[in-house]
Amino acid sequence: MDPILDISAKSPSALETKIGRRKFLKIITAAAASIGLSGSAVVQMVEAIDLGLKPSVIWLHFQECTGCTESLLRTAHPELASLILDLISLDYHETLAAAAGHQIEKSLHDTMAAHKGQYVLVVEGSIPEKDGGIYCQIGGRTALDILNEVAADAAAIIAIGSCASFGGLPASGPNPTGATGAPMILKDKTVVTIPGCPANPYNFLGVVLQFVTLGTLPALDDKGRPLFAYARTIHEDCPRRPHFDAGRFVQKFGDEDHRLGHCLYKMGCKGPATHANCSIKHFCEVPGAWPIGIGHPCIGCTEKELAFQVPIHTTVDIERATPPDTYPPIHADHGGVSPVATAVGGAVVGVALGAAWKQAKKLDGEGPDSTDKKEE
Ligand code: FSX
Ligand code: SF4
Ligand code: F3S
Repeated sequence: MDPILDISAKSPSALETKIGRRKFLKIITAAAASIGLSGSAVVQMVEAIDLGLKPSVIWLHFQECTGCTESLLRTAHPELASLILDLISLDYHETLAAAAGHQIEKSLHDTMAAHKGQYVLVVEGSIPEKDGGIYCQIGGRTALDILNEVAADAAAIIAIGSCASFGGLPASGPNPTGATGAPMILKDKTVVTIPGCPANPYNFLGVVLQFVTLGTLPALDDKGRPLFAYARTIHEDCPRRPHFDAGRFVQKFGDEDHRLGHCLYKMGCKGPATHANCSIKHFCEVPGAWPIGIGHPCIGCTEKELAFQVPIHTTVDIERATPPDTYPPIHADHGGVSPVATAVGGAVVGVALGAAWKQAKKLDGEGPDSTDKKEE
């Protein structure tokens, strides 16, 4: 019997009561595996959730499209959003709040006072710096002022999405408002960045779960991105990678190679220079629902130097060019790549991170590419 299923619940959370223990544990296990935590961490996580240890969260919106909030709340399986709302006490969120005007301003200040030094600050959207920050104001105050004030007493700061991480779309040339990301403003603080336009909800969940359970933040790269999600390039785990290595490239949208699902490098795919896990953890929990999965080149949305800065058709240099040696060779006379080769190529067996994801996939019922079957 799976030891994870032996955990004895003290008082099931609202979500667990709603969806049942087995499904609840699957979600937690997938999130734990995604951040490289073991089965014992899953036990700790479930216990923390059962105990109702919910950190207060203040979620600020600045220059953005609210796509990150939307992708979090509108997952195909609403349990993910429910789990996040089970894990945290979302005390201030402009999109979700029923209150408005002075009432919501009061709730922001009440939350800050009641949880001084203990709340988690989530920033969504970029912050304009030009002309004193006048291009984004809420309640008569600039985003710059609000961010500095709320960040001063936060226990942890998470920048969700590319806009909050490094400026994103509002910072694309000529960047008329001087938009930038939270880490560039809060230079003396640790800001966990979860870039992506939108950010992958599972990566956010992983960070929140670790903070709630262990009181720590994950290991980060030099841009503040959690290594559990951003250590590898899209190209390393892309299900189209066997086609890249075999020299099968789409030359034009809609051509035969495009219809056969071949590599999008010549269409400007930024996957070889983009660090993210969306080639493994797709969006909306729908297998195949990610840019390359639906036939569009990666635009490098998690990279400051690429996203909304380099034209979509421009090709990039290949980082870590050596192909993985774990999938079967592609034979030209097959006329296409076998599902087995594609699946194995997409998962790069033997790499610790990939192995963790595979474990999560098994429990999830998802496979590494769109040919795999999804959970009921
Ligand atoms: Fe930006 Fe997100 Fe793109 Fe939109 O936080 S990352 S424009 S999906 O909503 O801010
Ligand atoms: Fe996948 Fe893009 Fe790499 Fe081709 S270039 S294998 S489509 S990431
Ligand atoms: Fe973004 Fe590229 Fe993934 S565009 S969503 S990093 S495939």
